[in-house]
Amino acid sequence: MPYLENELKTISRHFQIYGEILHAEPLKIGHINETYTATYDQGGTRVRYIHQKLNRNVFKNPAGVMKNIVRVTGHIRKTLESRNTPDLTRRALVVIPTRDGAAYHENGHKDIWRTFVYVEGVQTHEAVQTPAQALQAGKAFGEFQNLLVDLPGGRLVETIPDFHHTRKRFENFQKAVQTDSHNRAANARPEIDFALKRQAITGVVVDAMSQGKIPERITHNDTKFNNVMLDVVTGEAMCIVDLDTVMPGCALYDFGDMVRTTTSPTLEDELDLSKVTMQMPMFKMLAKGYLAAAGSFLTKREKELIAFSGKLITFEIGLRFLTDYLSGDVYFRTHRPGHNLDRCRTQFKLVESIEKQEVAMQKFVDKL
Ligand code: GN1
Ligand code: MG
Repeated sequence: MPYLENELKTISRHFQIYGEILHAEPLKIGHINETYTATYDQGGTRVRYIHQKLNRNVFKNPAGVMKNIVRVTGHIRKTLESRNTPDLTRRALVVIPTRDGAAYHENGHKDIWRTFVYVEGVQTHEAVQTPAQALQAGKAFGEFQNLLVDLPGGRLVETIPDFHHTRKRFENFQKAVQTDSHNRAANARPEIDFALKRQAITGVVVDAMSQGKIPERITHNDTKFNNVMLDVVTGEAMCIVDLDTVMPGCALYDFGDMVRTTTSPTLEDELDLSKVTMQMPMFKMLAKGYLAAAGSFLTKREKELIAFSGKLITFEIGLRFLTDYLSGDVYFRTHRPGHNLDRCRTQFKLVESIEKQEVAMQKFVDKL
């Protein structure tokens, strides 16, 4: 990740920050955007902000992304405020406008930059460590969905159309295998076969949605465990971040991605596949936390597909990593050759682990 201190200094001057930038460092989080933590001197004290460069290759409609984020964070903030919730600016992201009052700064029709208040006293983890953390993650994303049930002002922008359209993701994967533009299909034969065998599951949620059997909701769509900020002292989930894909979706996409990222003790690109496993105690706490917050509005059909959604979304993201590997690593940032294939293998191992436990997982949910 290029660290352009001078560029950041110039960028920072476009935002409504009252102070001098002292220094900044890259925050190595996520596969898509570039994120920096910047320290300012403000009235004699040190204050931190997040500056982030949006990936324009991925987000074709930056204005739409930022419009959504301003609406969503504003609504959450207002609701928490009306409940007299303390610590507001640690619980909902605060967008710092530009000096012209816009939500983002466009750098010479090239890069898109936005700025947030840095949330202090929290940490994120790439892998889950304790069931208590899983409970917090489930609760936080459930509460996030719950807070957005009454968002006024019409439908949000679909920042990435068909983002979780698993069937279309599968079609893209098939095309990538056929084209084999980088002659990599031969290296990924077991993974390709694994995926082909599971085509049948790809239509379950999208079809139920198009038939009106599952409602559209406002969802986060990228509920990775590292997008939940946990208080360093209490361990409480404070703030949900990475709001670029908050848009109309299915509640199950969010729960599914939590299962993918909050039940295995391993990293997303773990090389020792024997360590990759869906841990039931984590799942139980995750489901408990999520349903405590979202159980009141979920329909019967949504609840019936809770365990399935974990398998589906883990499969879908594995498929996306595999597609990107076959296409020459054009979407996800990679840090080593074969990185996307490694990520795919980890996801598919987790799919297998979920398949073995799916009945027991759903049984637990049914009893909640
Ligand atoms: C990307 O930006 P990041 O790392 O949180 C991706 C998600 C994937 C995830 C896999 C916009 O999220 O959909 O699940 O990688 N985000 C986008 O780690 O494609
Ligand atoms: Mg993301």
